[in-house]
Amino acid sequence: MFHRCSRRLALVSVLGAALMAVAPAEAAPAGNPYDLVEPGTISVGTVGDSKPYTFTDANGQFDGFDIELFRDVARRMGFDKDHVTFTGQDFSALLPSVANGRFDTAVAAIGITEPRKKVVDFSDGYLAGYLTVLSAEPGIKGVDDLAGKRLGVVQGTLQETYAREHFIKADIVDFPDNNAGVSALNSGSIDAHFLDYEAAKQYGDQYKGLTLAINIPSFDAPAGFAVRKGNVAFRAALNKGLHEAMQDGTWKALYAKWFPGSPMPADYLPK
Ligand code: SNW
Repeated sequence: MFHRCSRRLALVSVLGAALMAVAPAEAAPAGNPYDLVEPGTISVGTVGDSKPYTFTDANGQFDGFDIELFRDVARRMGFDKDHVTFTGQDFSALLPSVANGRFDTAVAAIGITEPRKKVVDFSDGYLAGYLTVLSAEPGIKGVDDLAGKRLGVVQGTLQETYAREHFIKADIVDFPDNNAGVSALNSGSIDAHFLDYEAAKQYGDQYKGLTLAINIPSFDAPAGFAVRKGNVAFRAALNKGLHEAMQDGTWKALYAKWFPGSPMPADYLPK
């Protein structure tokens, strides 16, 4: 009798521990109020080579400022780590994939612009910075020096749009992703590659021959989480979580972790 009883007690406490271990910070909402592709899980499209914003680590796990911030926001909405799935894609495919329902959201330092808002809706902005020309040629110091030079851009980025509009004397070369562009830069088939500032800084640290030659402010296009047009409840919940993360210092801690040495921008700090 005693033996049976204690076995039952043991079973109950094991079950209890298991339940506690999987319980999210906040209960996930019942039903599918956020109109998720797969109810109960947020599917996120991202890119694998924009370190420190978003990248895959040695184990193939996605990591970076944007990834950690999104995980934190999702947790506040009731979706723990196991209920947020990240999938890497070419940057140019991200917004169409959100629009056509392949992903619930895209998270990859995606600047909010009017043309993009025709395709998807965005959360509020969570990061603003510079677009940077990473150069393999010491002679490239300003925009005029790009005349006749081969400049790499990732297809579909703000860098591509900006370069075609303003670097009109440069020879623009499209790449599917940053790794392809930087490989071309290192092998000498292009002279410079145009990407986000913090990613340029990473590649500059990794490859000593590369320098950050030109910085273009992109503060009018802060990065946001892209969501399917009209997915109002999802967008509102993301914004609520985002504001909480800014107010309680989480955003600040992530910024300090991933962008050491960069000045702390007042816009996103606790008020
Ligand atoms: O517009 C900037 C923003 O101010 C911040 O610096 C983060 O990057 C941006 O959103 C621009 N990012 C590029 C874009 O949106 C490239 C993103 C990528 O390569 N993953 O097209």
